[in-house]
Amino acid sequence: MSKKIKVVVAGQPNVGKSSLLNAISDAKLHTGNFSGVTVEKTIVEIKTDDYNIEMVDLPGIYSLNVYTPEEQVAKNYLLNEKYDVIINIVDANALSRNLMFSLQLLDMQKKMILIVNMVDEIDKKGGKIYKDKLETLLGIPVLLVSAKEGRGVDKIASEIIKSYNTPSPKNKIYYSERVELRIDRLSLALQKSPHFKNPLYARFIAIRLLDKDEDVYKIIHDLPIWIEIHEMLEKMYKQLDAEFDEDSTSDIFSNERVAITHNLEMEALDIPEIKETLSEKIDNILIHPLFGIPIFLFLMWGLFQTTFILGNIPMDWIDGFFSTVADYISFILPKGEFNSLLTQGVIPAVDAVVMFLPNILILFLGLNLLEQTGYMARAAYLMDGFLKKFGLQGKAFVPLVSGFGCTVPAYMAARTLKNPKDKIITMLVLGFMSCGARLPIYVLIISAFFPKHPGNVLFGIYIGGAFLGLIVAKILRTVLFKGEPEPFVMEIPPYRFPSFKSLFMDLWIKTKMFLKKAGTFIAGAAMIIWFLSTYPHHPNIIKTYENKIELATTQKQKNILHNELNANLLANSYLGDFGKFIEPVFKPLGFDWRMSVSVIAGLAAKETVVSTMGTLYAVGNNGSNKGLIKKVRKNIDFKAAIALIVIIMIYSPCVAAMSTFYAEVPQWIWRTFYTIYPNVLAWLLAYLVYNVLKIFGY
Ligand SMILES: Nc1nc2c(ncn2[C@@H]2O[C@H](COP(=O)(O)OP(=O)(O)OP(=O)(O)O)[C@@H](O)[C@H]2O)c(=O)[nH]1
Ligand SMILES: [Mg+2]
Repeated sequence: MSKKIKVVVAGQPNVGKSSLLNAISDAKLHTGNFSGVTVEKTIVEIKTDDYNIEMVDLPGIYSLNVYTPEEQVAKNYLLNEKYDVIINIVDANALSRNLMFSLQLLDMQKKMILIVNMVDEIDKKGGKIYKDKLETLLGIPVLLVSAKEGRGVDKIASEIIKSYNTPSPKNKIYYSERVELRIDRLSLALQKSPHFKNPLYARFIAIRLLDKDEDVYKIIHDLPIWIEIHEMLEKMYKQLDAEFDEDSTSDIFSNERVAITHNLEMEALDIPEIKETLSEKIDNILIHPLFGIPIFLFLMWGLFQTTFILGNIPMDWIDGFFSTVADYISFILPKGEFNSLLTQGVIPAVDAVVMFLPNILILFLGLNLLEQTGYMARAAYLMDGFLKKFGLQGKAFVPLVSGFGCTVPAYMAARTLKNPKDKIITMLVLGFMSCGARLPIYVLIISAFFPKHPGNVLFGIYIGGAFLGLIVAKILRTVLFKGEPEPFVMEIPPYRFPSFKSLFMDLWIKTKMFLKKAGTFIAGAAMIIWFLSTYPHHPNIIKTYENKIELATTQKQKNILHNELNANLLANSYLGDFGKFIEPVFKPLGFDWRMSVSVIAGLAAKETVVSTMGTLYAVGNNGSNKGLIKKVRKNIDFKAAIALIVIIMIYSPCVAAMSTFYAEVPQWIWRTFYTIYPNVLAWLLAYLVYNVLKIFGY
């Protein structure tokens, strides 16, 4: 039986932790060139002949004196969970800053391996890292790797096993004499408690207490030993502050660590001076105070143009393929229920969503490039001032833009907002950033009604949604969440050339997930919709019409009667009944019952809006979905189509997104508010738009 080794991967944000785990296993963790990509711990396994190595990817954390909720996740894991080895990853480009956290980890006195990542970039700069020096000075094994190029990653597993099988190395990190004196005294006092019998652990706790770690402080505060040490601790704070002329002992620790890491970097890293890096040169343009925002808007405009224009090329091929399949199936299967279930229910629905896969992939590719190159952090920085005017902070930009892809991870990304008010406002308006699954509906309506400037209209819809989100944020800030947003801190990483492998993998995963959803969930939902729109049978209606059709003299008359029959049957089906039941709600918006049912179906997942339309406009008609766009143009009134866009833009996101919101926001009041208000707002604005268009004679 293979032995299990538990490894925790820790490091500051954006050093390549997730990339490295992807490189050494077959995991496909999400990566991006800005801090705060990973917000939750994830487990990855690698198997060797004798060992089963379980590695936990943690969110990036700057220091044990934590700041944001996702850092708290990492800290809690590091302090409270059981594991065998720590893998501490640092970015070779920012060695001394990264080592600040390594020193805190070393204080824990656990088995640890230091992995210096991104050595490819150091090579490019013509620099050199001395691994041996680092090993000697820190007293732990060091590996130089490049997660991007896969260099050195093959040694990681064996190094972990070696570390697991050797006793913990001796501590090599000592603070200055006056600090060490207090650490020793405090840890001796702590050792009197059964919780801190182990002198190494007592030393760590002593350091954390002197470093003013609130979490550790709270724990000790509730233990009996507190009575013995609290006076001693207070005295030490006072003495140390006076001796070092600092306001807080945590500053003293921070200064000491700066001195140590600076020294480490001097010894271990040799990099030639560069006057102005390429990143700085690019930034002179891209984050220019005047042109920065217009350039950003132009890039987004370009993205939506491409999404529409390139994405629409394969659309006809896909549609054609499914129609051919439907025709063929309809031909080889005997006429009847099963035939109709497949050719009028499942295939048109799957067709209606898969048709838009290319558009969705282009949008995702664009957003991914934004993340991978490092432009996201810059855009956040650019937008900070603008967002502040609306009561949001610059960091909210990242979840907001991620919302264009999918609302679920976007809600999770809002964890990087430390201030609870900032977080809740961001989450309440995040749904207005139209996700990728809503794209098919827009593309469908735009193709039907705006064939001239499709890309511009699409861009307008997305910008319109975003702008509405900002206005609502402003209202929420003024009415419900008074106060200023937290000042914005986000590190600006250097530009990085995106790794094609990771871009491609990401798109491939998205495609697989999308097709799986189309083949399972969408197909299943289509069966239900087909059933509800085909039953109950009405032999009387059929009989009446059959007689009429027989009596008709021209083919044209026959066709008209045939269509009338189908419409009649559909209207008298279960779904027709349901449609009529909800009709009063949607009638003021000009929706027919098919649109109303599709909108309701969209509460499950936004893809089901087009798939339901695909089925409902196909049931009773022979053939499949071919020309859904044409059918939409023929059956839907222009004003109602625009009202539909408004509804889709604003109303509740899918159930998956809603449950993520509920999981992230514990307060019932906000959950209830979130469940109701977007739907009310969506209806009101759609009503307004519908009537304004009516006044203008559309
Ligand atoms: N040149 C180069 N880039 C790398 C390397 N490893 C990672 N990157 C890039 O660095 C960025 C950050 O990588 P991630 O793996 O997301 O970093 P992380 O540490 O998981 O970040 P958080 O989850 O935000 O804490 C990405 O753009 C990666 O493509 C490397 O070895 N060389
Ligand atoms: Mg990560």
